[in-house]
Amino acid sequence: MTIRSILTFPNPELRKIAKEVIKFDSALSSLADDLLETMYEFKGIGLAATQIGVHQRIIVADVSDEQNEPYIFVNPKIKILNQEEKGGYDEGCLSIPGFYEEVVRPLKVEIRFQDLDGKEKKIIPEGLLGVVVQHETDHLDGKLMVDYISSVKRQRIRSKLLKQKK
Ligand code: GNR
Ligand code: NI
Repeated sequence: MTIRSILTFPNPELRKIAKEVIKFDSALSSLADDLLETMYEFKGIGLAATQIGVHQRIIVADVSDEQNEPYIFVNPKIKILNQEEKGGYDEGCLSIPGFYEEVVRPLKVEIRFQDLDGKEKKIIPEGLLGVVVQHETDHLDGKLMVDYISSVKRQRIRSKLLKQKK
């Protein structure tokens, strides 16, 4: 149970592609605990291992009002069920603090994943959970919300965040 620090854009670690989880052991459970604790501490509704510098395919989410419905997805895989149905959402990212940008994503997706025991599962998320799982899975592939906006906007965010770091 440790609150980890979150890497911020443009840290190159955020661009690494995470590796498939193959060992479902106690180290994986403690990693999941740390991810949830860190997500709750920073008032996020999702967090990917990449954001704490761990390049393994595991993400957590909790979109409930009370922040008491944790989800853990190991090796998540997204299948778009309807290519035509898309929706825009004003997304935030703990790795890009203070910036919100509209990202358009498919609304109807299926998530295949494993639980902490390695058991294969499948869900069709409703609403915000679908957005968050797509946002988190992007992190595992080194992709960020700012990759969906213009490069001019992205550069502006980049320089603002770099100046804040000093
Ligand atoms: O806390 C978060 N809020 C959020 C809002 C809209 C769409 C996605 C997110 S995820 C984000 C936490 C985060 O950075 N996860 O990677
Ligand atoms: Ni994020």
